This record gives sequence, C-alpha cells and structure tokens, in this order.
Amino acid sequence: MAATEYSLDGTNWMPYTGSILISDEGATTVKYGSTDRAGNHETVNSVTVQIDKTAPTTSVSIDPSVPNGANGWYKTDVTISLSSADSRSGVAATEYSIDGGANWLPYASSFSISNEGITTVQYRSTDNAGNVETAKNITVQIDKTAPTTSASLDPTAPNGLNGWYTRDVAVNFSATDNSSGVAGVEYSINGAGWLSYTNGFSITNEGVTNIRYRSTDVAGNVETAKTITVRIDKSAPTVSLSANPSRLRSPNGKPVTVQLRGTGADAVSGLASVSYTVTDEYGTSLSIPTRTLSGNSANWTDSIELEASRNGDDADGRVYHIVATITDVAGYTSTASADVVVPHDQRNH
Ligand SMILES: [Ca+2]
Ligand SMILES: [Ca+2]
Ligand SMILES: [Ca+2]
Repeated sequence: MAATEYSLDGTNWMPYTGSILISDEGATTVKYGSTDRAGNHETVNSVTVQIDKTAPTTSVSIDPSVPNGANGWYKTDVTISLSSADSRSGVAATEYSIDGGANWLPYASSFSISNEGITTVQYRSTDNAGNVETAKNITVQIDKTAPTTSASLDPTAPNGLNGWYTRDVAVNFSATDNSSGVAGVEYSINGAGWLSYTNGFSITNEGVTNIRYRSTDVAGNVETAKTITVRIDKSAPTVSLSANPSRLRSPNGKPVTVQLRGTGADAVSGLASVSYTVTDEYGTSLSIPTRTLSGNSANWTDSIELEASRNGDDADGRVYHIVATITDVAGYTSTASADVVVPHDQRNH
C-alpha cells in the first residue's frame, strides 16, 4: 500500500497521517481511499459523522402576556407555554419544574399555574445528542383573593340600650391579605366618598352613622365593601307633666279622677316609655301603669283616682307627689313631677 487519502469536502484530498479530528457541528462526510504501489485506487469509501455540541434553546410564553393585576401581579390563573428549538440533532424533550428543581415534569402541552403566591417555573430542553440546556426560569405572581378587613369599635358593644351608644365611638380597621399584601384600606361615611384610612377615628355625631369599609391588595383585588352601623344618642329626652285638677275639694272625701297630661321628646333614639311613681304622704299604695311610647315626640294622658281626704291635723294639706320618668330608646331618662294637693281648708271651697 502506497498511500491513504481522505477528503472532508469530496473535492480536496489530503494524505492520511493520523487520526482526524472532526469538530464542526452538523453532518460531515469523510471520504477515504487507499492507493497501492502499482497505482491502483481503491473504490472510495465514506463515513458520515454527525456532531451536535449545542444544547437546544427553549422559550416561554405566558397568557396573559402581561400581568392583569397591579404591580406585576396576576389576578387570574396563567397559562405557560414552552417552545424549543435545536438546530442540529433536534429537540428530544422539554421539561419543567415548579418546585425549585426537585421534580422535573415532561412538557407535553401548555399548563396552568393556579396557585396564589409566587411560583418560579424552571424549564429546559435536551437534544437528541444529549445536550442539556441550562435551565431558565420565569417567575409568576398570582393573587386572586381580595383582602379581608375587620372593624373594631370602642366601646366594643353598644353601651346603651337597644343597640345605641351613649358616647363617641372610636373606629379602627385592620386588614389582612393572603398573598400580595394589603395596599390600602378605605372607608365611607353615610354614602360620602371613599377616604383613605390611616389611623383610627371617632364617630361623634348623634344619630345613625353607616360606615362602609374595604381594602385593596397590592395586586389590585378590591374587597366587597362591608358596612357597620353606629347609633349614638348622647342626650336625654325631655318630659313635662301636669295634673288636673291639682287641688282636690271633694266634699265627701271620695276619690277624684285626676287627669295627667304628659309631653315628651327625644330627637335621636326616640321615646321608649314613661313610668310613674306616686308618693302618698299617708303611705297609701298608689301606682300608674307604665306607658309605652314611640317616635321622637309624644303627648299622652293618664289618670289616677286620688282620695280627696286628709287628716284633720294636716295643716299644710295632703300632697300627692307624682313623678313621671321618661326613657328614650338608648336608655337615657328624665323626670317631671306634678303635685296634687288636698288643702286643709277643703270645706271652704
Ligand atoms: Ca443541539
Ligand atoms: Ca390578595
Ligand atoms: Ca336621647
């Protein structure tokens, strides 16, 4: 044998002197043949070498393509799609991990991320030559849940009756959020515009105050507003009482019907009832039933039978002392009184 030659391009032949290093990626066909001393050429042989030294490239797309919430947060599930390319041997497999690389899942088709919070998706592909792409990653922040706001009042419960407070009420809000965090708390008083909440405040106005409140998280999820109603009555009702007749001159000392006329008013919580105490200075048991009232003002009449008699030595006359105690719905009371006298000189009328 005289010589062995080879060609990498099928045109230019080189003498073979030792092993040939093929480094170009792609398919390289090596033609080779030998010639003997007589000049006989061997039929040319060839071998094709395929080299792939380059890992595939995987790209990711997210749907929605940009966060649909605020501050880089999604407010919905997102769909992740991967596509990969390899210029030489071709992509053998694409895989992804959503647990920090602990588990790699084969990628077959688009998948959803529905967990709230921050999810890092790692992804990579391997080509048919076994080149593994260095993993890339994308981070998805999802928050689908609005914050929860709670209101606390001081006093914590109405200190008056029937759900009424009898003093100013301090209001504080606190809010929590599952994922992106609370961005802000707002409140609205009696249907007015929303105010940004920074510190506690007091309700000082008498009457019924409706407070709406809600919070928004960093992702832009807005809580459905809640309402708390505060009823404050800081003033007592007014009451007046008169008795007619106020002097009893029955000639035979028999009972006389005395008409009691009362008026009362309470502008805020309204009137609840009026009750009486009747003090007879001789110790007789006397009473007038409690009367239920309603509304912000009332006029009423009651009656009581009073005996028009007195002891003979009662020089200043017999005095019936009638006290009306009016109560408003919040529990405030006021009193008015009327005296009915059986004078000493009743026979001289
Ligand atoms: Ca490759
Ligand atoms: Ca949230
Ligand atoms: Ca009142």
